[in-house]
Amino acid sequence: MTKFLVTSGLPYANGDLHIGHVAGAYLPADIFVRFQKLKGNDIIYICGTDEHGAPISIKAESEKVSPQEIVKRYHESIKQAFDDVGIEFDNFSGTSREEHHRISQDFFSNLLEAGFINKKTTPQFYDEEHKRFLPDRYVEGICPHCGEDEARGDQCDSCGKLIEAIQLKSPKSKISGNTPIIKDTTHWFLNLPKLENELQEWLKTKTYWKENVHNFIMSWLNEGLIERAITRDINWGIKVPLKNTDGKVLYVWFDAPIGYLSSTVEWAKLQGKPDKWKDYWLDENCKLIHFVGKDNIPFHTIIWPAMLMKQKENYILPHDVPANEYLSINGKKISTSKNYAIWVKDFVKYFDGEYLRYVLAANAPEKKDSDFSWEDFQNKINTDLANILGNMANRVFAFSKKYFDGVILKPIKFSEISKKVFEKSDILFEDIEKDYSEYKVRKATRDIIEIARIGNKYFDETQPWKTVKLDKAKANETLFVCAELLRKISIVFSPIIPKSMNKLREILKLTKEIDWDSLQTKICEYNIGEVKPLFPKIQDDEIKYQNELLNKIENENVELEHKDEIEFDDFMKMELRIAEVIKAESIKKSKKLLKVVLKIGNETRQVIAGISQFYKPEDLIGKKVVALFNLKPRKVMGIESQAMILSAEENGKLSVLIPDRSVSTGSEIR
Ligand code: B3M
Ligand code: ZN
Repeated sequence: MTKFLVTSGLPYANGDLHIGHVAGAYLPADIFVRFQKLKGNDIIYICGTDEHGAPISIKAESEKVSPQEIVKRYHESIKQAFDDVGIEFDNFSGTSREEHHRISQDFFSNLLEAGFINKKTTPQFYDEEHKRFLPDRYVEGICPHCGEDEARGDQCDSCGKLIEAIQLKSPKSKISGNTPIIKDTTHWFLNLPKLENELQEWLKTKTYWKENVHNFIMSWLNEGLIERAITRDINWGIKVPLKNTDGKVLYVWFDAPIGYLSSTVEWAKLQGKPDKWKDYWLDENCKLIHFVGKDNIPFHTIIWPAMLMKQKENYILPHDVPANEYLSINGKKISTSKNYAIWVKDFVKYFDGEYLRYVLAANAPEKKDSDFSWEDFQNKINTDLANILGNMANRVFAFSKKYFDGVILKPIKFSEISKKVFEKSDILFEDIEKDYSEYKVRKATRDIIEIARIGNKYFDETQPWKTVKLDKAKANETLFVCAELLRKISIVFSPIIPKSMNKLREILKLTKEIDWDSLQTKICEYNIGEVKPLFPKIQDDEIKYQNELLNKIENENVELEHKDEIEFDDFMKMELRIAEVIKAESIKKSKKLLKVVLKIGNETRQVIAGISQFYKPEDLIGKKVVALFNLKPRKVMGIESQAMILSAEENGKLSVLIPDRSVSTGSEIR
C-alpha cells in the first residue's frame, strides 16, 4: 500500500470559483484521489482557502468591508462550488485560522534561527496620498520582463514571471491611481542563493516530473536564484513574530503553502487523533503531491521546498507537482477582473456538475493550454456520453427487459468474437489504470469511451435482435458481454463521473462499494433493475442561451472606439422622428433588404432597410420605429430609399429601436 498526501492550490478567498480553476488544480487532483482510494491506497486530500495578502485586502477595501467579511463570504461560496462539482476534500480549512498563524510563525522563526532569513532595508513604492506602501498587487505597471502593461506588482499574468513590485515600469497605485514615490522600508528575505546547491541536488532527483514543470524550473534556475522578500507592509496577514515589527506581516506566499500542513493538522484534530498528521508529513514514504496551476510552479517547486528543508521537524518534500496549463474560453483568456469566465455556481444552475467534470477531464490542459466552448461541451456530452456510452447501456437494458425479463446469465462458453472483445477491452482497462496513476486524465477518458465504442460495435455485429429469434443463448451472450463491459466501466469511470456511475451500478443492481480489484470479480448473473436515463442530451437552444450570456460579458468588455466630438448644433441638424411601419415586404434577389413604408404624421416614405435577416416583414408592420428623415434620398439596388430606420448593432445582428411608451408618429427625437 502506498501512502499519499494530495493537495490542490489554495484558492484565494477573494472571488468565486470558475471552470478554469476546476480544470487546472482541483478536478485532476480529485480524480487522482478517487482513483487511489479505489486502489486501496492510504490517501488524504487537503485544501482550504488562501485568506491573506493583497488579493484579499484590495477586495475588502474596494467594497469598504472588512477582510474577514470577504474571507467568510468567499470561503463559503468556494466550498459550495466544490460540492457542486463533487470535489471531495478530506479537509478544507482556511489560512486565517489560529493554528495556521502559529505554525506559519514557527516556520519563519525556524528559518531565521537556522540562518536562512536576512533583514534588509530596500526601496519600495509608496502612495503619498494614502500614506502607505504599495506591495504586490497594490501597484500595477509595465512588466520588466515581457513589456506587457497591466502587470501586477507580484507576478505578470502574461509571461508568468515573478516580479518585485519595485521593478515595474510606469507604476500606478491601485488605491489612488497616482504615480508612487520611492521610500525605504525594512524587510526579511529568504536566502534562496544559500540554498541553491541543496535545491539543485534535490531537483535532480525529480526526473519524472512533467515536462512543462521541468522546463519552468530550468528557466528559473538558469536565471539564478535571488533573495526573496517574505514580509510586507500591510495590515492584513500573519504578524512577523519579532519585536517592533508593527504593520509588517508575512508575505501571503510565505504562509499560503504552510496551509497544506495546518489544514492537515486541523484534519487530524477533527478526527480526534491530533497526532495523525505526522503519519503523513513526517513519514518519508508518504508521497506529497501538489496539484496547481502553472503560475504557481516556482512557489511549489523551489520556494516552498526551500522553506520545508530548514525546519526543525523533518517534513517530507514534494514528491511531485503535476501542474496544469490554462483553460481558455472560446480561445480567449479567462479574466476574473473582466468577469470573462464561466462560474461554477452559474454552470450548475443549468447543467449537472458531472457534465463539467467529464468535459474538463476529456479536455484537460495537461501538456498545453486547452479551450472550452459551449459547442464542444454539447458535442462531447451528446456524442461520448449520450450516443456512445448511454446508447450502449440503453440497448442492453431495453433488450434484456424485452426478451429476458431483465435477467442475463453467464454463458457456459464464449464465442470467438466475445473473447476478442474481452481481450481488447482488457488491454484498455490496464491502460486506464496507468493513465490515472500518471495523471493522464485526458487519455483515460478516451480509453473509456473507446471501450463503450467496442461494446456498441460488438452489439451491432452479433445482432441480438436476430439471434433472439433463432438461438436465444446467443442473444443472451451478447447481453452478458456488454453488461460486463458496463460493470467494469462503472468502476473505472467513477473517478471522473462518480454520481453517474453510481446510477449505472444501481440499474445493474451492483453494490455501491467498489474497488479497482472488483474489475476481476466473477459475475454469474445480471438482473437489470429500474432503468433511469443516464445522460440526457443537451439541446441546441441551451447552448445558444449560454453563448448569449458569454457574448454579453464580452460586449461589456470591448474597448469602445470613439468618434470625434461634435457640436450640439451638429446633432440638431438631424431630423429624427418616430414613424409607423405600415407596409413591409422582402425584395426579390436580396437576402438582406426589406422594402418598408413608413407613416409620419400625414406623410409616407419608402425605406430600403438591411434588416431582412433579423425581421420578417409581418413582424414589423404596426411597429413604431425611430427614423432619420433628412438623409438625402439614395438608391439601393435601384430602389429609392427616403429615410433610414435606426437600429443597434451587436456582433453583426441588428435590433430596431422602438420607443418604450406609446408616442404619435412624427414625434421628434432629441
Ligand atoms: N492562492 C494563488 C492562486 O490562486 C494561490 C495559491 C496558493 S497555494 C499555496 O493562484
Ligand atoms: Zn511579463
